[in-house]
Amino acid sequence: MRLDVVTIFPEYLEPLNVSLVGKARTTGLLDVHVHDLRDWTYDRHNTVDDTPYGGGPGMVMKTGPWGDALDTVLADGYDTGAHAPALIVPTPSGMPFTQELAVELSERPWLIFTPARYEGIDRRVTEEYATRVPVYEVSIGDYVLAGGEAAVLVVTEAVARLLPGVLGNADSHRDDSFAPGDMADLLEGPVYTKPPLWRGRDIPEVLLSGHHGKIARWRRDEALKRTARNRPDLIERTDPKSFDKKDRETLSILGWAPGPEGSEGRPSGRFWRRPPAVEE
Ligand code: 6GU
Repeated sequence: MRLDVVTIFPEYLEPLNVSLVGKARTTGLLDVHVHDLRDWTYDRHNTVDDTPYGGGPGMVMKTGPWGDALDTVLADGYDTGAHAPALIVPTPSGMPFTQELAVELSERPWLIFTPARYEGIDRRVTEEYATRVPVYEVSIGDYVLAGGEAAVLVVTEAVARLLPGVLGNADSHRDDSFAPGDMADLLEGPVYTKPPLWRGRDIPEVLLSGHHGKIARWRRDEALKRTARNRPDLIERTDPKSFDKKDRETLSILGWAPGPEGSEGRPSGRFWRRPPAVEE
């Protein structure tokens, strides 16, 4: 997979040389190109921003440097044999970046990131490139960052670990929280390793039992508990059919009850009612 990043802070992308992504680069699974947007400015001050039309606070990134940069990056990529580029535009007003989107992006051969500073990029740039390539405007969460560079690191790490050959074990993704499949929409529960006793704290006995069925059931209950506590929204939107009898028993112990009559089988909506808050 080829990745291009165009930014006014190339040094912000240094972490792409480290750990899993850095390794994927050295083994040739990822071909990363970081570009300085100011290479496509032609004035004395290397200006990349200007005041917004219509007034208001902050500055807007200008069309000129972005257009020239993206034309150059696209031409260079095609010249070196890359194909089917997609533009990833990090912005707090984008679509939520999810594991599902990470999987979709990991199946593309070439991603071009355009992290912006200031109040974002002149809209005409995204409109122009959307006529040529798929454009994904993505947000990494409901908070506001000073720029899109950190989001590029987040998206790149989530995507890179899904590339064939990047993680050791082909099974590694199966139990990921948010991975499609059996544990869909449940968070992962706690994990333990040696020593068996640490500062007076032991580990759950069932994990030493060697009883695979009991261990799987315990892990599922822990996942249900953690999800109910930290992400009740995930329980609420889960189809009741994906909970087995023991799941429902566990949820009921946690104070959850099935939703209103007739909600069975609905593709979306609230299936489970969360317990009322309890004074501690
Ligand atoms: Cl992608 N960019 C910025 N600036 N803020 C964000 C974001 C992106 N995602 C969440 N907040």
